[in-house]
Amino acid sequence: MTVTAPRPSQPAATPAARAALRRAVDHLLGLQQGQGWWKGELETNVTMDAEDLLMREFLGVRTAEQTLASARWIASQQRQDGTWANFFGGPGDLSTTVEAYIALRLAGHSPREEPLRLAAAWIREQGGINATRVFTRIWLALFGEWSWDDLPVMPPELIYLPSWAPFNIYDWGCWARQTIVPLTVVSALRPVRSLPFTVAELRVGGPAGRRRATAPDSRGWAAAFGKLDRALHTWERYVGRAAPATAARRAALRRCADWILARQERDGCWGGIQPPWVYSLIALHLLGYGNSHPVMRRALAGLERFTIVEDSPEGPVRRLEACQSPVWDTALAVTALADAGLPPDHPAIRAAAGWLLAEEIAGPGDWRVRRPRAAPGGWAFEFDNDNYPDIDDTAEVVLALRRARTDGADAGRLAAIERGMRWMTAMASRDGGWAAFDADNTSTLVGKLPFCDFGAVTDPPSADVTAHVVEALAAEGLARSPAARRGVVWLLRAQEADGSWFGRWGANYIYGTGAVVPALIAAGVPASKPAIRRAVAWLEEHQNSDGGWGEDLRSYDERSLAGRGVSTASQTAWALLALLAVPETGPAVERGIGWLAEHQRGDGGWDEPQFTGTGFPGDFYLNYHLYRLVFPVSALGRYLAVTP
Ligand code: R19
Repeated sequence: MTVTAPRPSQPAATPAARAALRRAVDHLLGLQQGQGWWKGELETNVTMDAEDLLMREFLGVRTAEQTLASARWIASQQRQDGTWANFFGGPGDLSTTVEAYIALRLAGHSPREEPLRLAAAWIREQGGINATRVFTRIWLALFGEWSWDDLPVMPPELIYLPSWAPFNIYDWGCWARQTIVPLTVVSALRPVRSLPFTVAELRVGGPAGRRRATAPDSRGWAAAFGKLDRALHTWERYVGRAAPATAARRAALRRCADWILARQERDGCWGGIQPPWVYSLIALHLLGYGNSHPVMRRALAGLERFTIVEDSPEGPVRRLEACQSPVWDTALAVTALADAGLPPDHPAIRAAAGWLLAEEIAGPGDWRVRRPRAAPGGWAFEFDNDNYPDIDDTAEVVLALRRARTDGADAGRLAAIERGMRWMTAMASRDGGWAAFDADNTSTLVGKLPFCDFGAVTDPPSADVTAHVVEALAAEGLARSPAARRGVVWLLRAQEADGSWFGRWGANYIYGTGAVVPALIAAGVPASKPAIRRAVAWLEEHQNSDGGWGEDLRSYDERSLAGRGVSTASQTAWALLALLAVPETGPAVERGIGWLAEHQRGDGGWDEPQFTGTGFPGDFYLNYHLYRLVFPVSALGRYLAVTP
């Protein structure tokens, strides 16, 4: 059965939707930058700011001005109970609170001030420094507040493991790979700098090391990796004393340095993200690269472009972005404007498409290790990240370019789409799904190392990325290609028992379901198929009584929160994009559109303090400041396109 029944004529929401869309499109057009791109702030948490101050202290480049301005931001984010959270409305996070506390001490705040006393008491209650994540304890070790002996060992000799060996660096997700290589250097050299204060007030007696919720089968593994870690500690002591071992160690450190240096980007960053950037700076510093060395200068200068400074009555307030999203935002904005009915040769779309074409990555990257025969082609998320194009961005850029025209001959656009399609097709994992950055990055061993207690450390295929690729393949007329068919099978198998899909890079089941349903329909799966009906039913059941949709980030830890939370603009739009892909969906669509129209601000935007982006489920979350605008524009545009 093909369902093409028209919607009721002139539904109540239509005039309001038209007005809302016009205002939103104007607002979005007003945010485009001169070169054709869009970029919303990528908001995360205060560990970025705390670690920035600690890194500057370590390198000896911290200024009083920066310190005060960052401390203002960190202090402004502290909550009533003295803690800092990882996302808006979230619970206090121990590691984040410890790092924020130390940064404020560094900025001269006294431990006797009430906010710091509250924080310290809460930290002790939660188990103190002992219970923080490994990354936090590495920062403490750098300043003599934790012993290097009490951290898991990651030897720099790891760099020698061939790509078929367990634990080799290419078995790690690219973000983890770029983070651990410099950290092996740092932890081999075990530097200790002193602070003008101690944080003894954050200590409690008790067992060392964070206790992570352990999977039922991990007891054997925990024991095995505990033994491995003790053996590595013995190795570290030997390397520190025996002459031949010391020479081998020096060679390994050199090899790590070369690996790091080869991956610095034009703008001075590593991978476009904060962790590898900061740890590479520290590692190179320890290997003798002075702050005036061009590599270091570029790295530090680049960080300035990730820094936002705003005025306040108390003085400048400074915060750092963990990452920047111009390619992603620009692709989504082009699709949104096209959904809103702007023609492919509209000046805004032409300019954006021209900029996207110039951002195509023409050379190889780390992905080559697993797909040596694939030809380059594709896009990264950031301005500069040529070593790590990602499949999600490539899919979204292909979808955007398909709906644009460029200046002059259009052959360049079609050729770039073609290269992107080929690269994505080659990057499918063995199981037929797609991950973000790599193919077959599915090791189950690396995540069990005691070092890995924060964030995902591998990059397996996900439903959201697979859906975006399937949708792009379908838009190119390749829905019947073997790659797209395998993708569809992968998606159908990944559906949850309740009819939804898990969202790896967006929160959460609403994001996954909002991505998969339009992709399956685009690929030719009939709307009458049970998988689609169950997804529609799940969305309808999870619509809030105000007509919107929302999902709390705690749904990643607690299944009963799936699809539940305060309505937000982006999540309402994702649910609508799924429902609008399926004809004949009843009153849910009109009510959702009504929510968007009612909650729009006068300037055409929406407020969205809630984080709806995911860095690492359970551990690291993102607030993409353009999500609240581009997705509602797409939803309103698609709604009006199918409504009389
Ligand atoms: C889809 C497009 N995406 C596929 C790309 C999304 C990029 C989000 C920004 C990521 O920024 C990061 C990345 C890594 C970290 C880490 C980190 C955690 C564990 C290890 Br081991 C190493 C690093 C911490 O903060 C990050 C921020 C939307």
